[in-house]
Amino acid sequence: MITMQQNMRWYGPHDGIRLRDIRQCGVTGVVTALHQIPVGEVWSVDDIQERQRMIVEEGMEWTVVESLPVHEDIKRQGGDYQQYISNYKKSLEHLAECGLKVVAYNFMPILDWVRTDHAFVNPDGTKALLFDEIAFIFFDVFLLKRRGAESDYSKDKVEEASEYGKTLSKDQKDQLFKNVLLGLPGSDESFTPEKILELLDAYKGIDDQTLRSNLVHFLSEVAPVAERVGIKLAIHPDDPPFSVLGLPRVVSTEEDLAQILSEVPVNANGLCYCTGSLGAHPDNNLSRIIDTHGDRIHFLHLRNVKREDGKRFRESEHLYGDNPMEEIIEKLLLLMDKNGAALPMRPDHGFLHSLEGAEKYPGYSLIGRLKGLAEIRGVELGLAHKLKI
Ligand code: CS2
Ligand code: MN
Repeated sequence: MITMQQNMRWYGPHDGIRLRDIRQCGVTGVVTALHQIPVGEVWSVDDIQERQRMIVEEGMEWTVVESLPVHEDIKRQGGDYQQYISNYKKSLEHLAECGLKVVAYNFMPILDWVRTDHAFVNPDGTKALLFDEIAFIFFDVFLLKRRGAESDYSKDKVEEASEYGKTLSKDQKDQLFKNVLLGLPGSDESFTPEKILELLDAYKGIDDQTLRSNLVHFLSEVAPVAERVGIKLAIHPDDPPFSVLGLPRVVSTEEDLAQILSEVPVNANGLCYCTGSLGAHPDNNLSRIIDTHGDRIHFLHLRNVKREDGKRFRESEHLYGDNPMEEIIEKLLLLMDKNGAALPMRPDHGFLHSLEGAEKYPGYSLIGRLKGLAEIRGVELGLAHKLKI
C-alpha cells in the first residue's frame, strides 16, 4: 500500500514549535528552508547539512525544501537577474548533493500569501485566516494609498470599502495594515508602506504576459539543472489566485498551470498541488487538475477553503469546505499506486485553538495542523483499505 509521505513544516530554530513537537505529531518528514539566508544568495552545502543534522538528531528527515525563494530581479527580469539565476542553480546543485529531492517555490511578485484577517473567530472560538475583498480594497485605496489603486476596482466596491473603513477603529485599521503586509513566511519582519510602494513601482509596466515569459525563462534555465541533479521543482500557486495591488499573477488557474508545464516540458518542472490556494478560485476543478497533471505533481499541500461572496474566502476545517477532500485523497492514492511512488504532503495551515494562545507564524499553530493531518491520515487509510491498494 502506498500512502502519502507525511510531513510538518518547521520554520527553523526560530520557530516557536520545536522539532520534538513535530515528531510527536507522528511524522518522520520535515519541510523547511534556510530562512536566515537572504533571498537570492547561494545556499552552501555546510548550511544545508547543518539543518539536516538538527532534523536527524530528532529522528526525522528533511524531505522538502519550502521555499527556495526566487529573487524579485528574476521575476522582473531586471537588475542582477542573471546572477540570481546562476545562484539558484548552484543552490539546487548543493541541495541535490545533500540528498534533497523536492524544492517548492512561488512566482508571486513581492508578496507571498495575503489575508486581511489572521484571527477570524469561528463559532467555537478557534481562529482562522480570511481574505475579504472589501477590506483589501479599503487597505489598498485608503490606507496604503497606492497610486492608481482606485481604477483597479469598480466604483461600487470602492464606495463599499470606504463605508467599511468607517466602521473600523484606529487599532483595527493598524491591524489590517499589519495583516496584509505580513512579510515573507518565516521572516520576522513586515514590509513598511514605503518599502512596499517602492517595490510596487519596480513592477510598473510588467503585465501578466511579461511575468509569464520571465517565469518561462527562469524555468528553461533552472529546470534542466534540476532534472540533471535529480531534484523536482514544485511551483506553489498564487494565493489568493487573483491579482492583488495591481500586480500580475500567472499561477492562479488551470490554464496557467497547463501553460507553465507545457512551455518547459521536463518532469522536474512540476507543481505544488495546494488545494487551499487553487480552491479559492471558483473555476478551478481540483480533481481535474490531478487527472490532467498528476505526473507533474511533486508536492501536496492539503487544506480547505470556504468561498463566500465575490472574492471573500476563509480557511475551513481540512475535511469540510468547498474542496471535495475524500475525492481528492482517493485520486491521489490511485495516482501514487499507478506511479509506484509516494508523494510528500503536509497539512497546510490550521486553526488556532484557544489552548495555544498565540502563534508565531499565522496559520502554523501545532494543534490545528495536527488535527488536519490526523483527519487526512484517517481518510487516506480508510480509502486505501477500501480500494485494496
Ligand atoms: C504556504 C506558502 O503558508 C503558505 O501558505 O503555502 O507560503 C508557500 O510556502 C510558498 O508560497 C511557497 O513558495
Ligand atoms: Mn500552500
